[in-house]
Amino acid sequence: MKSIFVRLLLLGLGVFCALVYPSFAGSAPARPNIIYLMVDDMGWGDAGCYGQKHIQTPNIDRLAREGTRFTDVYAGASVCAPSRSVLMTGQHLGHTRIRGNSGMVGGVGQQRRIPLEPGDVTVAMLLKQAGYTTGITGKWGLGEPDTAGIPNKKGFDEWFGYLNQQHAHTYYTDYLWKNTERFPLTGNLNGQTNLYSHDLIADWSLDFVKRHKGEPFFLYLAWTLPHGKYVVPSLETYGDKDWPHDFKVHAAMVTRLDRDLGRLMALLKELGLDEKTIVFFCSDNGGVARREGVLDSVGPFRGQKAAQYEGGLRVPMIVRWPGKVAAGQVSSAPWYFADVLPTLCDLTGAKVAGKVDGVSVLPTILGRAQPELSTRMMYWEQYSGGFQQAVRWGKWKGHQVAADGKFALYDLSTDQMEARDVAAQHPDVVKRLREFMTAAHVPSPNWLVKVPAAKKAKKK
Ligand SMILES: [Ca+2]
Repeated sequence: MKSIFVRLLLLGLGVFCALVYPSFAGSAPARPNIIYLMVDDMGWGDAGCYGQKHIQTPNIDRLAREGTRFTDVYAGASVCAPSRSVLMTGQHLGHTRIRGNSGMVGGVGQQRRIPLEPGDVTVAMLLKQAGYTTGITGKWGLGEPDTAGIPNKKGFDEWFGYLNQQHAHTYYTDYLWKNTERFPLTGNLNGQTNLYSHDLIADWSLDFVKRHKGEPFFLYLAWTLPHGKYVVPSLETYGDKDWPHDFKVHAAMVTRLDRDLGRLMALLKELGLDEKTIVFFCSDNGGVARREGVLDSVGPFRGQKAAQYEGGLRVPMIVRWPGKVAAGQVSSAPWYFADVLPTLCDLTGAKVAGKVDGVSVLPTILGRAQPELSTRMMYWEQYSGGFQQAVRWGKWKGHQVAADGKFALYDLSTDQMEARDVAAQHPDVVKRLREFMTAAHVPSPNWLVKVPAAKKAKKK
């Protein structure tokens, strides 16, 4: 009698799981913990597994050996705040709220940081609704203290770090935010340098995992290294190198964040969470400097942070989940930050709400073919330096600079350096990309597209 009851109970549970979490019907664990570790301004080429020769990154490299390394993943934008807005909302830059590090309020000329609004749906809100405990630490950048855009109002149960991006440049700050309260760092008062903020942020990251080990959690680690200012407690093994000082600090920052990734992974193992946790590692935009001939931080690509070229947009991305994500694989499937919200919803059974531009890349992450990723278009725009738009469509990369109306087309399969403009040879491709760009851009009141006066004068 008892065994029939138990069988019926298990059958009922199975049906329930199949209905609620169709992606994982019949496979356990159904609801993994999610750690999304995104570092700041680290280039595609800064880790050993991406070809770096000088900077020591043993833990990132190990993550790649134990997971899948993606070569063609792109940030949401080529600079900090808009990239994070795309990540949080699943909307590309033609739709998401925050299109630049600062925008216009109340007319042209008044530049201010624009916050997320109450109606903006974030991935954290959706995962929280699905029963996840949610936490974030590091740099937010999507809402100042007195706005609706702070992490605790955008789906996060717990928050520790910098709200303001400029503030995040100060590694020996005398305060951080802990939820809605200022958290004083008295050890840094009056110019003292006792508490390096990254170390506190890394410690908080591990502490969150320990406190929530028994429940499904989503932990967004928006670590601030290796963004400038170039200040670090130790130059590690780079002090004697014949490099500019900032290069040494950059290398030491990358090695420091790598060390803390190692601590985090060891903790997951220690707590028995290794196989219950999917870990993402990436950067929020391309390398801030090329450091050519020394560190080659952007790898084989053109441009750097704040450019629409590959060097500004393409980022490292590794996904590890033992038993689910293939170990030691390298994938060139093209995807980007707009895909993260639908992917995490797919992974957890959370329901996507509102309009998103990205698609779930969970099949790709789990090693299954997803040919539609090579036929859909990924979109970016940029307002600083004149309005620019960029699209990747399969092997093609289109780049429009409105200031001169010029459209450049590159074939990334033969020209990943974006050195040879082939727009004139492929007018049909250019036409499709231009049409897509026109449709993708929905004007924002905070980021007005300005046609340069010089262009108007020439037309007369
Ligand atoms: Ca950044």
